Amino acid sequence: MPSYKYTYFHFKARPETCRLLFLLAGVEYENNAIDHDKYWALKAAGKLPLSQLPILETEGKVFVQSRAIQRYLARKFGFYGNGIEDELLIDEAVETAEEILDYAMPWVYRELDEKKNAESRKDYWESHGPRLLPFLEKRLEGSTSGFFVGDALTVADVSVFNAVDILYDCAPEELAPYKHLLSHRTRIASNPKLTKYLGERQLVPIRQTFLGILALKEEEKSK
Ligand SMILES: N[C@@H](CCC(=O)N[C@@H](CS)C(=O)NCC(=O)O)C(=O)O
Repeated sequence: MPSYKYTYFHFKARPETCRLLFLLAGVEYENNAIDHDKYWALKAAGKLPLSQLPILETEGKVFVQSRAIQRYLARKFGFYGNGIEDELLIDEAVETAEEILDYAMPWVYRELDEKKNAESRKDYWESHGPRLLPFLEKRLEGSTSGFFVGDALTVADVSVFNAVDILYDCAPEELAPYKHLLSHRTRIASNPKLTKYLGERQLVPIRQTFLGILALKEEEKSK
């Protein structure tokens, strides 16, 4: 088995799915969960091909783009279903989970102005949330296995779990109508391969890291 080093910030966002895939596959990896100062040092040293995180280092190469890495690990570890029809269904769920996060990111961590943040959050729960979440809720309602595709866990389950888990941290009341998504979250979180990590995971608030990066960017501009 090749060695893997996965570098991302020490908070959970989209790239958290890859950390969970390593654990679910039982594949050892170095979880290089770093703060904004370490990120800045890697960037300054020219170690980040796109100047951003995450990166995956394996067999002497560096790979970028969270979704590309996620698909690679899912395929490599057998979490991509059986055949292209499964892959299509998996991609539908994964892309919906990604969209859920894309629209949530402004109020979850990017928008610092309180009024604008509240507006973005309100807009989310009036338009994007009610459009995207019922699609996944219905998928689970129609599943006899409790998984998104087929009879086994795939990257669709992990990706949706991650998106719902992030929303749950910030908006548990808004998620209350989505009973199947909530019980799916509980079910995935109780997977014996994840419980230790999830119980011990100490991820700093995203906002704190984001503000740290902004401060470093300002400092660089004023030099
Ligand atoms: N499309 C890229 C986006 C990566 C990205 O936006 N990374 C952010 C953190 S989530 C980052 O490194 N931000 C630091 C910066 O841009 O200064 C991916 O999905 O990997």
